[in-house]
Amino acid sequence: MNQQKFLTVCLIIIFFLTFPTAILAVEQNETVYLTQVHITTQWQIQKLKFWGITIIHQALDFVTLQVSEEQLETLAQKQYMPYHTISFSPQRVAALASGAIISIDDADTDGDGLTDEEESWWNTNPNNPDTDSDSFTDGDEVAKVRLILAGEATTTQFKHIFPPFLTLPPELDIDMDYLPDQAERFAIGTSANSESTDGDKYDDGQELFGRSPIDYGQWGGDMPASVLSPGNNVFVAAYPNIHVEAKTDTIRIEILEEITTAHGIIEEQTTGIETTVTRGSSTTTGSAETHTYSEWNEAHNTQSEL
Ligand SMILES: [Ca+2]
Ligand SMILES: [Ca+2]
Ligand SMILES: [Ca+2]
Ligand SMILES: [Ca+2]
Repeated sequence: MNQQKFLTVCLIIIFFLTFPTAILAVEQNETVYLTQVHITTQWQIQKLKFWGITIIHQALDFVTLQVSEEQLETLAQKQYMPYHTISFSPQRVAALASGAIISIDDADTDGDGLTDEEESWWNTNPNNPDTDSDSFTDGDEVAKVRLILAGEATTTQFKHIFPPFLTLPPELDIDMDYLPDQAERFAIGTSANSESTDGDKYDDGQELFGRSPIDYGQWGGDMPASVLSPGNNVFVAAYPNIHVEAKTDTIRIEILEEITTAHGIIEEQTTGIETTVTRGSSTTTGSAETHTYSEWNEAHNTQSEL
């Protein structure tokens, strides 16, 4: 029995030991999730309690939790990166209450470190430990995703093995960012309704997997190497997302100095010879401002992709 499977077994045993009191706190019609999160500080424990999450078991560096669907999403969004997650439907809870017992096969059939529940989120095969046959198990690949999210590895190191799934049907990826929406909600913590959680022009799949299929979404292809860390993180925009809002009742125009110049008209002629054809796009991300009338300085920032 490998370590991950052992932990999953422990999780289920712990659940049974605490079952009577744990379930009392759950609405009868609500799906119950058991999950684990790594803990490095006591402050994180306090936050879990603040969110009303039931702590079933506390080990040295992780805790086992009973959460609702909403709480599971909160854990993912707050980058607690929940793992070894198992759901218990109201029917299953009722079966457990009657004394039925589940086996380890119910949690991780192929023993790859991802529970069957998690495999349904990632669109991997719960009966095949290596869905895409690249010699990295589904659990290994998702573990590497977690390393990237934790800032302990870079996408560049693992982009050659991603993604863990073979295909991603459109109905499993509503926002078309090449990340399965359920994995976004319950494991990654990115938005399942926005292809770019950080608001930049690169979709979540590009930033996490290092690439997404061309024409898959609005954008696509390899994540440009010119975007340096942390801008290539799904939660950090590759450039400032500038938003300017003018409120009409707060605008004041005031003449500070009146200038008279003898050269009121500027004439300019530009000529050029085109020798190559360049196709691409250019996005101005800064602002143009003229500060001094004597030198006509202009400050601007331009980001180009050719
Ligand atoms: Ca599995
Ligand atoms: Ca694989
Ligand atoms: Ca998605
Ligand atoms: Ca993005």
